[in-house]
Amino acid sequence: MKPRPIVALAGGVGAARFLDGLARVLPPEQLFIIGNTGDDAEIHGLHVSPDLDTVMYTLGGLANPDRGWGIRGDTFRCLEALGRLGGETWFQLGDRDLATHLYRTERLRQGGALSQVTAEIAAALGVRSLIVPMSDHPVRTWVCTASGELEFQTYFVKRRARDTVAGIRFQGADEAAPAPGVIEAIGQAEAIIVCPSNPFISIGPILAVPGIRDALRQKRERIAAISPIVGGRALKGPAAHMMKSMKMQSSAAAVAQLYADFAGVFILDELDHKQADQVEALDLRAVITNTIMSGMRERKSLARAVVSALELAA
Ligand code: FO1
Repeated sequence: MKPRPIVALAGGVGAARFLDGLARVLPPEQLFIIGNTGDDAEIHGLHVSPDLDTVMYTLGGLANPDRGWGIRGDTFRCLEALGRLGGETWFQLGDRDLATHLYRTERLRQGGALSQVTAEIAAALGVRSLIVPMSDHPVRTWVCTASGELEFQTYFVKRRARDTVAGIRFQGADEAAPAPGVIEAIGQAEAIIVCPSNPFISIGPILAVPGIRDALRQKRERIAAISPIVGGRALKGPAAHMMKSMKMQSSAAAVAQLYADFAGVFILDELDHKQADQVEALDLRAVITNTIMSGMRERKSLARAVVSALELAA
């Protein structure tokens, strides 16, 4: 009998690193990864899906180990040539990475759904887990700042996430539907893991797709969320800065509060052990472990801690 899926909600680099450990602790074929597409962008006319690619490249063993995104050893000749022509070069697209965006854009133009095209790319890269975009419909994250509303990659890459964030909007979310198989996988899941990703810009768009949050609420006792905040700081990216800008406390317990309606277990770092009581007051079971993934050993040991918190057979 086919094992029930282990579903993961994933953003970019933090999620990819955790999933890399998880896919070495559990059979990778059992993982059903729901990826954020809110930060997808059209760059030089190409459809770029940074979070889907980051997860695919990492699980395919191709990721740039330092940046976490892009391809290891990639070159930037095309971008350099584009710069000579006066084109925009703030978004670093590597030469080999470009092949992914060319392929995706062409297949979408031919009428392929993003979920289908993502499955094709993942298979070609030798990824054994299922990576599924949250929706086949376009959902785009906009960040509301004092300089106006900014498209996500403009806020994040071009302006280096320095603007004070007043709010976030997921354009198209209300009209979007979960990608094929997403609601079924959540319903059938043996367990569900919210990866250590930014709760606003990585997990937020997934939860904004109608039907996903409600489906998760039905599985509360089987859902574990991993804090992306350690000692008041984000493991990666602007989560802590965003929380402060939005007048929230930047703490693991504040993230737990954002997830308390659908998650039953919250994994927080040893550094934050004093917040366990605050987390448990939200009716979440707090599990304390090292969540900082400095290398493969830590990726796997975090994965093992989550597997054991959810009482899964590894
Ligand atoms: N992040 C950057 O900080 N600078 C870049 O130039 C950049 C290019 C890029 C190209 C392809 C890709 O898949 C991801 C890329 N990222 C870049 C990462 C990306 O912007 C973010 O990590 C995610 O959108 C947030 O999870």
